Amino acid sequence: MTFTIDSARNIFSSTQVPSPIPATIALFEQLNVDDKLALLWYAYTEMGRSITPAAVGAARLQFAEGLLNQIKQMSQAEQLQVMRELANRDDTAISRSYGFFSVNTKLAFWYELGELMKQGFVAPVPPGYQMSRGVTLVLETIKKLDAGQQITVLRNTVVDMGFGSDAAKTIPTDAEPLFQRTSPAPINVTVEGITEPTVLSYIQALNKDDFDTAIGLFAADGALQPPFQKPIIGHEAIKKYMRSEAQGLNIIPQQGIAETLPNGSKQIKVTGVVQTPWFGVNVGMNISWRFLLSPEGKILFVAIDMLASPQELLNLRPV
Ligand code: 45D
Repeated sequence: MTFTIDSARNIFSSTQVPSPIPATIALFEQLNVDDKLALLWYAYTEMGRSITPAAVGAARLQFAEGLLNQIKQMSQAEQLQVMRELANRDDTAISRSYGFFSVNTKLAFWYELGELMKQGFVAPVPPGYQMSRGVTLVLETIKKLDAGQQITVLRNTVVDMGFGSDAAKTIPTDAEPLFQRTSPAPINVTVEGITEPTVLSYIQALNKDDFDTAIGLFAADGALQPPFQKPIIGHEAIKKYMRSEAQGLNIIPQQGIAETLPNGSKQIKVTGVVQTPWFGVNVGMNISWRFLLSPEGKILFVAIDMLASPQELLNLRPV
């Protein structure tokens, strides 16, 4: 029995509950551009309060500085136009530059723009703006999500803005600044039901930002599938991805189940909580990892999924 990435993607699928996040983003996508900006602004004024400002960091802003300075010089009407073009993914010079930013630089760019709005340097949502029915509806939908889902909606909408953002052509990995860990990551993790050294080492390596060790646990053609994305295949690509998007995470796994298959490979599902450096301990995301390990204990495939609800943390067996 050999595995393809396609068959691996389905392991434990009968234990999964569809996440409400894609449906929420689909509703958002139907809004017109001014409503999109207004909706995000209202959502952000709630959630943004839990951002740990230290996360942004001057180093991260250096990549966005040119663009931010350009925007500061503009009239209010021009500033609003730039934001519309970003949200519309229009093909403009600014939208293209934004499209080259890494995920965290995009978030830092908007964070800074929000600060500039508060300080009066950038046009905020127009004072007389009346929420449309569509905005009210999407806002109500977002309010029903848990905090981890809400910040994921916000993140994914920011990531999708700009022109050409879908391609994996971000700034060079080496230049990506590190998040300062404000509190040490959990070190001696135990996962109820799991003794598999590969899985425990994976979690420990991520908590230490030790991506070389983490990569060493993967088979040469092993793959990692982030939430709502296609699998990333091979050591180099996974390492680049982790360096850019997994640094500074707190991984707090809770329980798991391990099954050995007839050919000696293993499928393992672990559920738990992940904290992003953006929000620190303020927001926990309920997550599952679905690992497929070779008989030699190498990671052939791991999918990271956002759970539909905290109840799903306990969904380890088919229902
Ligand atoms: O004016 O095992 C708006 C992997 C517009 C690796 C704005 C992982 C209007 C392997 C945009 C609203 C990485 C996959 C302003 C694990 C406006 C692995 C500003 C998982 C001002 C576990 C908006 C990692 C702003 C995970 C500033 C799941 C919004 C990581 C800022 C998840 C939003 C991280 C921010 C998430 C959102 C981070 C900072 C969900 C951050 C979210």
